[in-house]
Amino acid sequence: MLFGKKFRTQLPQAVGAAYSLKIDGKSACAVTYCGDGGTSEGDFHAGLNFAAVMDAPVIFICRNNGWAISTPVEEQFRSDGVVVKGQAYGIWSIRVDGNDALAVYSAVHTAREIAIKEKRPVLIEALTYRVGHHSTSDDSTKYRPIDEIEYWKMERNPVNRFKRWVERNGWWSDHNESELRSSVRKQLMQAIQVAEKAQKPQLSDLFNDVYDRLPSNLEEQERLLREIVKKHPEDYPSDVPL
Ligand SMILES: Cc1ncc(C[n+]2csc(CCOP(=O)(O)OP(=O)(O)O)c2C)c(N)n1
Repeated sequence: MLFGKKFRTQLPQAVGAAYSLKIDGKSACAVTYCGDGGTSEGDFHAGLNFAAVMDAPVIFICRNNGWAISTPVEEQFRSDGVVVKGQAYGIWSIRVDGNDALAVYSAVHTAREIAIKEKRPVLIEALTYRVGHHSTSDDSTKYRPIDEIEYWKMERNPVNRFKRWVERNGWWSDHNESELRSSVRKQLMQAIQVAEKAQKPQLSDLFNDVYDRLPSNLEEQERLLREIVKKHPEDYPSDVPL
Protein backbone atom coordinates (compact mmCIF):
# COMPACT_ATOMS: atom_id res chain seq x y z
CA MET A 1 0.00 0.00 0.00
CA LEU A 2 1.62 3.23 -1.14
CA PHE A 3 1.00 6.73 0.16
CA GLY A 4 2.55 9.29 -2.15
CA LYS A 5 4.21 12.56 -1.43
CA LYS A 6 1.73 15.30 -0.71
CA PHE A 7 2.78 17.72 1.95
CA ARG A 8 2.94 15.13 4.77
CA THR A 9 -0.82 14.88 5.61
CA GLN A 10 -0.42 11.35 4.27
CA LEU A 11 1.70 10.21 7.21
CA PRO A 12 -1.04 9.59 9.83
CA GLN A 13 -3.23 8.11 7.06
CA ALA A 14 -0.49 5.64 6.14
CA VAL A 15 -0.16 4.62 9.78
CA GLY A 16 -3.91 3.98 9.98
CA ALA A 17 -3.76 1.89 6.80
CA ALA A 18 -0.76 -0.03 8.16
CA TYR A 19 -2.58 -0.70 11.42
CA SER A 20 -5.57 -2.07 9.50
CA LEU A 21 -3.25 -4.39 7.53
CA LYS A 22 -1.97 -5.65 10.86
CA ILE A 23 -5.48 -6.21 12.27
CA ASP A 24 -6.42 -8.13 9.11
CA GLY A 25 -3.34 -10.33 9.56
CA LYS A 26 -1.99 -9.36 6.14
CA SER A 27 1.62 -9.98 5.28
CA ALA A 28 2.04 -6.43 4.02
CA CYS A 29 3.08 -2.95 5.07
CA ALA A 30 2.28 0.63 4.13
CA VAL A 31 4.92 2.95 2.69
CA THR A 32 4.78 6.72 2.80
CA TYR A 33 7.08 9.54 1.77
CA CYS A 34 7.86 13.06 2.87
CA GLY A 35 10.56 15.67 2.38
CA ASP A 36 12.78 17.35 4.98
CA GLY A 37 10.33 20.28 5.01
CA GLY A 38 7.45 17.95 5.83
CA THR A 39 9.14 16.87 9.08
CA SER A 40 8.39 20.27 10.61
CA GLU A 41 4.65 19.73 10.27
CA GLY A 42 2.56 18.39 13.14
CA ASP A 43 1.31 15.43 11.13
CA PHE A 44 4.84 14.06 10.87
CA HIS A 45 5.10 13.87 14.66
CA ALA A 46 1.55 12.59 15.19
CA GLY A 47 2.15 9.95 12.53
CA LEU A 48 5.45 8.73 13.96
CA ASN A 49 4.20 8.52 17.52
CA PHE A 50 0.97 6.83 16.43
CA ALA A 51 3.00 4.25 14.46
CA ALA A 52 5.39 3.61 17.34
CA VAL A 53 2.76 3.05 20.03
CA MET A 54 0.47 0.99 17.78
CA ASP A 55 3.37 -1.05 16.35
CA ALA A 56 2.08 -0.32 12.87
CA PRO A 57 3.89 -1.97 9.93
CA VAL A 58 4.69 1.23 8.07
CA ILE A 59 7.84 2.51 6.39
CA PHE A 60 8.42 6.25 6.48
CA ILE A 61 10.79 7.29 3.71
CA CYS A 62 12.05 10.81 4.22
CA ARG A 63 13.93 12.30 1.32
CA ASN A 64 16.24 14.81 2.95
CA ASN A 65 17.38 16.74 -0.10
CA GLY A 66 18.66 19.80 1.72
CA TRP A 67 15.93 22.18 0.60
CA ALA A 68 12.21 22.75 1.25
CA ILE A 69 11.53 25.08 -1.63
CA SER A 70 13.96 27.88 -0.64
CA THR A 71 14.41 26.89 3.03
CA PRO A 72 17.75 25.12 3.62
CA VAL A 73 17.80 22.31 6.20
CA GLU A 74 19.91 24.48 8.55
CA GLU A 75 16.85 26.69 8.90
CA GLN A 76 14.42 23.79 8.96
CA PHE A 77 15.68 22.05 12.10
CA ARG A 78 18.59 22.04 14.54
CA SER A 79 18.60 18.26 15.01
CA ASP A 80 21.13 15.98 13.35
CA GLY A 81 18.86 15.39 10.38
CA VAL A 82 15.69 13.31 10.48
CA VAL A 83 16.94 9.92 11.59
CA VAL A 84 17.18 11.06 15.22
CA LYS A 85 13.53 12.10 15.16
CA GLY A 86 12.52 8.52 14.38
CA GLN A 87 14.77 7.25 17.15
CA ALA A 88 13.26 9.74 19.58
CA TYR A 89 9.85 8.17 18.95
CA GLY A 90 11.26 4.69 19.56
CA ILE A 91 11.25 3.79 15.88
CA TRP A 92 13.99 1.75 14.26
CA SER A 93 15.58 4.33 11.97
CA ILE A 94 18.24 4.22 9.33
CA ARG A 95 20.12 6.89 7.41
CA VAL A 96 21.21 6.00 3.92
CA ASP A 97 23.07 7.66 1.08
CA GLY A 98 20.08 8.51 -1.08
CA ASN A 99 22.30 8.81 -4.16
CA ASP A 100 23.44 5.21 -3.88
CA ALA A 101 20.74 3.10 -5.56
CA LEU A 102 22.03 -0.17 -4.10
CA ALA A 103 22.21 1.22 -0.56
CA VAL A 104 18.65 2.53 -0.88
CA TYR A 105 17.49 -0.84 -2.20
CA SER A 106 19.13 -2.65 0.67
CA ALA A 107 17.72 -0.23 3.29
CA VAL A 108 14.18 -0.49 1.92
CA HIS A 109 14.43 -4.26 1.60
CA THR A 110 15.50 -4.60 5.23
CA ALA A 111 12.90 -2.08 6.39
CA ARG A 112 10.15 -4.04 4.64
CA GLU A 113 11.26 -7.27 6.29
CA ILE A 114 11.27 -5.66 9.72
CA ALA A 115 7.92 -3.93 9.18
CA ILE A 116 6.20 -7.11 8.02
CA LYS A 117 7.89 -9.78 10.14
CA GLU A 118 8.20 -7.82 13.35
CA LYS A 119 5.05 -5.71 12.83
CA ARG A 120 6.61 -2.38 13.62
CA PRO A 121 7.44 0.90 11.91
CA VAL A 122 10.76 1.82 10.32
CA LEU A 123 12.02 5.23 9.25
CA ILE A 124 14.51 5.72 6.43
CA GLU A 125 16.26 9.04 5.94
CA ALA A 126 17.70 9.19 2.44
CA LEU A 127 20.33 11.93 2.16
CA THR A 128 20.37 13.54 -1.24
CA TYR A 129 20.16 16.88 -3.03
CA ARG A 130 17.37 18.43 -5.05
CA VAL A 131 19.06 19.23 -8.36
CA GLY A 132 15.88 20.55 -9.94
CA HIS A 133 13.73 23.48 -9.01
CA HIS A 134 10.99 22.78 -6.46
CA SER A 135 8.30 23.32 -9.09
CA THR A 136 7.79 25.02 -12.43
CA SER A 137 7.11 28.30 -10.59
CA ASP A 138 10.41 28.09 -8.69
CA ASP A 139 13.82 29.39 -9.80
CA SER A 140 16.25 27.88 -7.31
CA THR A 141 19.24 29.80 -8.74
CA LYS A 142 17.75 32.80 -6.89
CA TYR A 143 18.62 31.28 -3.50
CA ARG A 144 21.51 28.85 -4.05
CA PRO A 145 24.72 28.89 -6.06
CA ILE A 146 24.63 27.41 -9.56
CA ASP A 147 28.01 25.71 -8.83
CA GLU A 148 26.40 23.77 -6.00
CA ILE A 149 23.57 22.56 -8.24
CA GLU A 150 26.01 21.62 -11.01
CA TYR A 151 28.25 19.73 -8.60
CA TRP A 152 25.37 17.53 -7.45
CA LYS A 153 24.02 17.17 -10.96
CA MET A 154 27.32 16.06 -12.48
CA GLU A 155 29.68 14.70 -9.78
CA ARG A 156 27.13 13.16 -7.47
CA ASN A 157 24.58 12.05 -10.03
CA PRO A 158 23.02 8.80 -8.74
CA VAL A 159 22.06 7.56 -12.21
CA ASN A 160 25.62 7.95 -13.54
CA ARG A 161 26.96 6.31 -10.40
CA PHE A 162 24.72 3.27 -10.82
CA LYS A 163 25.56 3.17 -14.50
CA ARG A 164 29.30 3.10 -13.74
CA TRP A 165 28.68 0.18 -11.38
CA VAL A 166 26.76 -1.91 -13.93
CA GLU A 167 29.37 -1.08 -16.58
CA ARG A 168 32.22 -2.16 -14.30
CA ASN A 169 30.41 -5.46 -13.85
CA GLY A 170 30.25 -5.88 -17.61
CA TRP A 171 26.43 -5.74 -17.66
CA TRP A 172 26.13 -2.53 -19.68
CA SER A 173 28.06 -0.70 -22.37
CA ASP A 174 27.93 2.41 -24.55
CA HIS A 175 26.55 0.18 -27.30
CA ASN A 176 23.66 -1.05 -25.07
CA GLU A 177 23.04 2.53 -24.02
CA SER A 178 22.72 3.94 -27.53
CA GLU A 179 20.55 1.00 -28.65
CA LEU A 180 18.22 1.49 -25.69
CA ARG A 181 18.05 5.24 -26.21
CA SER A 182 17.15 4.98 -29.87
CA SER A 183 14.54 2.28 -29.26
CA VAL A 184 12.93 4.28 -26.43
CA ARG A 185 12.98 7.40 -28.61
CA LYS A 186 11.19 5.47 -31.37
CA GLN A 187 8.55 4.17 -28.93
CA LEU A 188 8.03 7.68 -27.57
CA MET A 189 7.61 9.21 -31.02
CA GLN A 190 5.05 6.53 -31.87
CA ALA A 191 3.17 7.10 -28.60
CA ILE A 192 3.14 10.86 -29.23
CA GLN A 193 1.73 10.32 -32.72
CA VAL A 194 -1.05 8.08 -31.36
CA ALA A 195 -1.83 10.55 -28.53
CA GLU A 196 -1.95 13.48 -30.95
CA LYS A 197 -4.52 11.70 -33.11
CA ALA A 198 -6.73 10.75 -30.16
CA GLN A 199 -9.94 12.68 -29.69
CA LYS A 200 -9.47 15.42 -27.07
CA PRO A 201 -11.78 15.42 -24.03
CA GLN A 202 -14.82 17.68 -24.18
CA LEU A 203 -14.62 21.12 -22.65
CA SER A 204 -17.38 20.18 -20.18
CA ASP A 205 -15.12 17.43 -18.77
CA LEU A 206 -13.13 20.20 -17.09
CA PHE A 207 -16.11 20.77 -14.83
CA ASN A 208 -18.16 17.61 -14.50
CA ASP A 209 -15.60 15.12 -13.20
CA VAL A 210 -16.14 15.75 -9.48
CA TYR A 211 -19.77 16.58 -8.75
CA ASP A 212 -22.86 14.66 -9.81
CA ARG A 213 -24.65 18.01 -10.13
CA LEU A 214 -22.58 21.05 -10.98
CA PRO A 215 -22.52 23.63 -8.17
CA SER A 216 -23.51 27.12 -9.28
CA ASN A 217 -19.95 28.51 -9.11
CA LEU A 218 -18.73 25.85 -11.55
CA GLU A 219 -21.71 26.45 -13.84
CA GLU A 220 -20.76 30.11 -13.86
CA GLN A 221 -17.11 29.28 -14.64
CA GLU A 222 -18.12 27.00 -17.50
CA ARG A 223 -20.41 29.67 -18.93
CA LEU A 224 -17.64 32.30 -18.74
CA LEU A 225 -15.10 29.97 -20.33
CA ARG A 226 -17.44 29.22 -23.24
CA GLU A 227 -17.98 32.96 -23.76
CA ILE A 228 -14.23 33.60 -23.82
CA VAL A 229 -13.58 30.73 -26.24
CA LYS A 230 -16.26 32.14 -28.53
CA LYS A 231 -14.73 35.59 -28.35
CA HIS A 232 -11.13 34.47 -28.90
CA PRO A 233 -11.30 31.21 -30.84
CA GLU A 234 -7.78 31.75 -32.19
CA ASP A 235 -6.36 31.31 -28.65
CA TYR A 236 -7.94 27.89 -28.10
CA PRO A 237 -7.19 24.56 -29.77
CA SER A 238 -9.66 23.93 -32.57
CA ASP A 239 -9.72 20.18 -31.97
CA VAL A 240 -11.31 20.33 -28.49
CA PRO A 241 -15.01 19.45 -28.78
CA LEU A 242 -17.01 22.27 -27.24
C1 LIG B 1 0.25 22.36 4.90
C2 LIG B 1 1.08 23.02 3.83
N1 LIG B 1 1.89 24.03 4.17
C3 LIG B 1 2.66 24.62 3.23
C4 LIG B 1 2.61 24.20 1.92
C5 LIG B 1 3.46 24.88 0.85
N2 LIG B 1 4.56 24.00 0.51
C6 LIG B 1 4.48 23.18 -0.56
S1 LIG B 1 5.85 22.24 -0.73
C7 LIG B 1 6.59 22.99 0.61
C8 LIG B 1 7.96 22.59 1.06
C9 LIG B 1 8.18 21.13 0.93
O1 LIG B 1 9.47 20.83 1.35
P1 LIG B 1 9.99 19.36 1.26
O2 LIG B 1 9.01 18.48 1.96
O3 LIG B 1 11.39 19.33 1.78
O4 LIG B 1 9.91 19.04 -0.30
P2 LIG B 1 10.95 19.38 -1.50
O5 LIG B 1 11.23 20.86 -1.53
O6 LIG B 1 12.17 18.58 -1.25
O7 LIG B 1 10.22 18.92 -2.74
C10 LIG B 1 5.75 23.93 1.18
C11 LIG B 1 6.10 24.75 2.36
C12 LIG B 1 1.74 23.12 1.62
N3 LIG B 1 1.64 22.62 0.40
N4 LIG B 1 0.99 22.55 2.58
